[in-house]
Amino acid sequence: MALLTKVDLEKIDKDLENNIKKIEELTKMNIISFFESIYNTKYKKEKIGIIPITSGNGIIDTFSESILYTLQIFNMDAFITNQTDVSGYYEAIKKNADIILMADDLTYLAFNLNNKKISHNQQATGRIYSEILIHSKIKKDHENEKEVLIIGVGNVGKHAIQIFLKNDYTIYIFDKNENEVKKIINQNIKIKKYNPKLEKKFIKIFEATPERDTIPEIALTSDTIVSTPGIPRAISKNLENKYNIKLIMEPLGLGTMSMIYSILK
Ligand code: NAI
Ligand code: 2YC
Ligand code: MG
Repeated sequence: MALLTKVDLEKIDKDLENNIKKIEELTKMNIISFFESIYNTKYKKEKIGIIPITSGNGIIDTFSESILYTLQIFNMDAFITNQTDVSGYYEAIKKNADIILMADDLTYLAFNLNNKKISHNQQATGRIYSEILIHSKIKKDHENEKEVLIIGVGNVGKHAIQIFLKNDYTIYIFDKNENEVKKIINQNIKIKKYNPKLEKKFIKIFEATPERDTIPEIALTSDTIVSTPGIPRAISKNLENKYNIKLIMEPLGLGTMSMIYSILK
């Protein structure tokens, strides 16, 4: 399980600002309307309790604060409990939280106490980073609009596959785990194994791996949109500039917002 570090989170304010701007440019939608349209939900004034959890690897410095910061820039009513773990849960309920947000090393969840809806960060992250590619307006002359290259088909990537299938995309997958690739391409004829030797270019690339520089240069064309929750970065600054890549990459906030919007009424 790849855990976030304080370093990953130290520029979350600039990361969120830059990525929100890019998403609004790509989708031609206001970011809040974009989240509302994906889930067909609206934030009313649900109170959100963030509970620090000390299990396993323990508290990640600035993790809860980064979540609070994210929710506040989306004008949501949120607080971090003073207590951790069970005591923090008790505190959140006594403070009339409608939604609970908490994470141990394996699961980062959002739970809506009123409608009993629950979301998982890996699913919500796969969803939002795919939807950004699906709703990106690209110049007409790109024939392969409904094609995507997905690099990393693990916990997050597998959810992305489902979203692209639902949107009738042709999906090329690459993962260093050959067995996983074999299993997945047998699932659906719309899923093909990516072969770099064919030198195929992609205008839309999704990446979710815990390794850096996983996107092959040969797959890039000018203005390729790379949507990647993966940490560390999947494409070097050099390649990003060389191909004028539209890069959507942020450590925690977009996935968190996706979790929240997925459990509202
Ligand atoms: P995972 O371990 O379930 O899946 C990663 C996949 O990438 C595996 O199938 C692995 O075989 C593959 N892989 C690893 N190195 C590769 C390489 N060099 N080339 C091709 N494939 C390679 O991990 P998970 O849970 O799907 O998370 C993926 C990444 O996304 C992690 O770095 C995690 O920290 C990050 N993440 C980021 C979030 C955000 O909001 N930005 C939210 C959740 C996860
Ligand atoms: O500070 C705390 O409450 C810690 N228990 C939080 C642990 C989060 C561990 N999970 C992760 O770092 C990754 C993130 C990308 C979000 C999901 N998993
Ligand atoms: Mg994120």
